[in-house]
Amino acid sequence: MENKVSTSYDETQIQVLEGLEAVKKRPGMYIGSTSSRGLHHLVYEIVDNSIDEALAGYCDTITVTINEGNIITVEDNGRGIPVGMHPKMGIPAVEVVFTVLHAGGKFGGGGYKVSGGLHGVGASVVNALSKYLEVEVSDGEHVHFQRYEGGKSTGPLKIIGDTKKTGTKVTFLADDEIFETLEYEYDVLLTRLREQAFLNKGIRIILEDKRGEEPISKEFKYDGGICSFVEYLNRAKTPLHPEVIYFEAEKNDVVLEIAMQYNDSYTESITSFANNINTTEGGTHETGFKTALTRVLNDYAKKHNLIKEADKTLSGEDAREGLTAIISVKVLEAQFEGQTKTKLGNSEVRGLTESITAEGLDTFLEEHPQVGKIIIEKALTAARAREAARKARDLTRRKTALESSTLPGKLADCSDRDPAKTEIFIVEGDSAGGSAKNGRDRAYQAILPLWGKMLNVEKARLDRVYGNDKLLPVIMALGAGIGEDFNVEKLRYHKVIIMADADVDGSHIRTLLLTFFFRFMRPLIEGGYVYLAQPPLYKVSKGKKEVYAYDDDELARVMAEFDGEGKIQRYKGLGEMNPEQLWETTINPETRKMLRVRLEDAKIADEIFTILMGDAVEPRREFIQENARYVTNLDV
Ligand code: TTJ
Repeated sequence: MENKVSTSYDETQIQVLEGLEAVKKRPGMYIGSTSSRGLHHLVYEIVDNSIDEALAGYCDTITVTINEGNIITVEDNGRGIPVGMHPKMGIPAVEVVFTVLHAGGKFGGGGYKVSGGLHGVGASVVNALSKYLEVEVSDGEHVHFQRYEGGKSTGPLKIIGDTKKTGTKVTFLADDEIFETLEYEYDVLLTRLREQAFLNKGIRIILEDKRGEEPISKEFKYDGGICSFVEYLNRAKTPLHPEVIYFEAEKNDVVLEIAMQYNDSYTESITSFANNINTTEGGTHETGFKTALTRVLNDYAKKHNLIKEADKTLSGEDAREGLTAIISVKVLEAQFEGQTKTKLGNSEVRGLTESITAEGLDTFLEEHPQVGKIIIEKALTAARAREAARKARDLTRRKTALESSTLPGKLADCSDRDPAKTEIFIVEGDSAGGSAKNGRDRAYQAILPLWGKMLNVEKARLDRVYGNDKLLPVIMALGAGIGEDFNVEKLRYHKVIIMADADVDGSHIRTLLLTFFFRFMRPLIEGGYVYLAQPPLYKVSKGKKEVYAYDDDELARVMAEFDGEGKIQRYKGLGEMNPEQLWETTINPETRKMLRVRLEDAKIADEIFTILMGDAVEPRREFIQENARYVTNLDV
């Protein structure tokens, strides 16, 4: 009998080409964007396939290499993508994986696909968006090879050698006509791969960067899984109890894991994942966890007479102050909702997370009464501090109501009152502040100079931030309040621009302000109102011609343009520029460069801040060592 090929080869090819054309035409629909972020998604998409193979139990090592020229290689030691004919398509299964949209995953094997990049679109999308892609499958006997260009195979799958090993190796070069940049950021890939290693315990993930003069390589393998993740997040903090609290459960095809540990800071850090995807918008797993946590702590405190004041209860915020937690859930069919599709919608997950958390935490507390006591005391202190902060806030409210719209004395305000049209520059240092004042357009640009050492936000509670003479002007100038009272609708400027030098002090101020905004005015960051000014690093002049360069690459380009005869002036600080120069290079919307701060940037600033300002010495030493190259770059 003839085999049951339901589709002819020609039809398949047409289907393939139409599918891939759609991807090229609207790349954003498939990978979110064609910016740096979309570029990095290509790597995640490929790596996720290897992680699935590891979760199925057939692979323990994944190597990701950034080669010279930003060519990526991902290699695993799994079973290898099947090379046999696909019964319906009439082409090898591996070719289907790379050329047919939405193919991939199930090839006869049981088990289900739990990982998957943010968009979970598969390898064919990566292929469609690559200049070329090559796959090598080792099946224990032969090495099979196929190459694609612009998504199309350049020839049939063929055997290029013998092997005793098994595994899959994929090499690709992203298409520079589709992506705004091809430059992979080592730290971005590092963070993501480390996270995947935490979430999938026992898998060895290696990242190599071969672009520089000396190759760098880093290896992750965490047998402790998300417990190790919590320890890692708390590494620069002082834990309130030695062991990480952990519970897991599996029910109706839902696998749930929770790890948590309190530290002596005031920050809440709950990070949740669904099918290995970071659910930054939260969802049912997070709400289930939070509900159970608040209830269990209140019940436990009552039962053991740990709350002295009658009818006092702990709020959710009290219960979460200083808590670092990871929630990881794996479900068969995750529903992702929300603006960025990072909010878990599956309603069955809420109840499950709530009951598992309640049961697990209650058991833990009953078995560890000393830890129970410490946690309740922490939450009670938080409750009292919140009370004090509320009182302080009421006082300031009354005061501002009396003095009606007091603005800080140092603020050089603009004349336009329409927030949508106005900007405020928060400027480091008095001399730069003077230049900025004279170099701005006072119709719509306000300047607020900051000077001196700022408050250490890490150690400050909300009630102290109120009394701080460096941050108070910022709060007053923005006019939108702070903490729970923050109201973005009252914001007086829709662009809040941090302007600081490109040196160590400047980066300190930036980190500090971003951390402050992240902790106390988060909607400001989430709404995309915060920017970083980008002053130039160099001025190059030749005769009457003057050109500014914003980084070393640009300097090299300008020098080449000037046939190597330009005179280079390196700006050490904003204060060295006169008002006209500052206007032209940094303030004028027509000519300036500015970076919009994303939530991730602020989160990283917050982490750096914790490491630099926290009590723990070892992580600080490590951080400074690891970042020595940046620091020296900035410090010359
Ligand atoms: C599927 O079930 C049968 C045996 O092989 C399974 C499989 O496809 N495993 C697999 C796929 N391991 N690794 C991959 C893979 C690796 C990379 C780097 C890229 C892609 C698209 C798949």
